[in-house]
Amino acid sequence: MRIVVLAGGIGGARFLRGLKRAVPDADITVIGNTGDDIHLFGLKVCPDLDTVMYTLGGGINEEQGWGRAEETFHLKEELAAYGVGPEWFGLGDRDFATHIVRTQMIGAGYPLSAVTEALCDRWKPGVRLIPMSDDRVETHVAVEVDGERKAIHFQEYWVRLRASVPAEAIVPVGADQAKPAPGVLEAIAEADVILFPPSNPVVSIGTILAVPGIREAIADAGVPVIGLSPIVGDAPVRGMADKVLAAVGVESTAPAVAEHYGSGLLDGWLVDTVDAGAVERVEAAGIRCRAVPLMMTDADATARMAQEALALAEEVR
Ligand code: GDP
Ligand code: FO1
Ligand code: CA
Repeated sequence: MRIVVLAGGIGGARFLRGLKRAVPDADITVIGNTGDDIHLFGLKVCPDLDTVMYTLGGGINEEQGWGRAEETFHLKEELAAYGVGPEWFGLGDRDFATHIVRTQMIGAGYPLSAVTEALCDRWKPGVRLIPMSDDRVETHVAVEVDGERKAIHFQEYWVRLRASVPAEAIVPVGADQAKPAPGVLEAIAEADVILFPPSNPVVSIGTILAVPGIREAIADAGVPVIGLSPIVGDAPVRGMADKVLAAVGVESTAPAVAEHYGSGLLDGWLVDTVDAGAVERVEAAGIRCRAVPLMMTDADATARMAQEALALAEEVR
């Protein structure tokens, strides 16, 4: 079975771990969000690609959900001693190596997709991980600080400001000019099923869908497209999805996110059992819906979520 998954960071990566457990023999292609990418200290950092790669490759800091296990921060401290920041972004020593290799290869002319493949040669995530695009896309957030409206990088909005100021707009800068990376459209066209894990609908999956051609390819693939809600009991399980959903005029509820994707894209939607009352509303929007446990508390629970998603795919096929 060929499965395509659109993934952000933690939500996507943890779901993928469950999916691999549920269907060990499946051929899984992951289209990763690169809108979170940021250049720091002259290095290109790709948080969501790395979160998927480290999580599936066994190198992730499990408690945190991002960054490397057994990490140290000597390099960051030495840079800070020179007054060189930003101090608000926690880049560790082990993680730095990834960004150095990536930046060196990009400088040598390799596209991000080839660099990601090379990095995965070490981590062996057991999936084919492709960035959504080789072209630079950067998610910016329009905020008002001290009466002044300005656009800041998504990482500054989330990591520095902890989403403490209202987001007025979310702009995937560069997306309109970006092309899908090699292999993205082919994987979608050849998929037996396409899954939207419980990733952020705006700044993870929304950004991937903003690359011209990807949304259209998914809608035209003619195979079941099944999503899992990242909103449980009217709130994100973690992160700032409520803030960025508000910025695009969508309420933070499981059915509203399904309607936001729409029946033109989604065939099936899983909500958590606490949101069972929302099933009818989703089905009224033309999207088949089931309520099942959606908390990724451990590998078995996550594998069951993946099985439910694949079962719903068979129902709508
Ligand atoms: P990020 O890039 O690290 O923010 O990760 P993603 O975009 O892939 O996923 C973020 C989303 O995952 C958030 O909106 C969370 O609500 C959602 N999430 C995290 N853990 C769980 C879980 O156990 N169950 C569900 N349903 N959603 C989760
Ligand atoms: N998230 C944080 O909340 N604080 C950090 O200092 C931080 C550093 C960081 C470094 C490398 C990396 O790959 C990810 C990192 N993240 C950090 C996570 C990441 O930037 C965000 O959680 C997601 O992109 C949110 O969508
Ligand atoms: Ca992210």
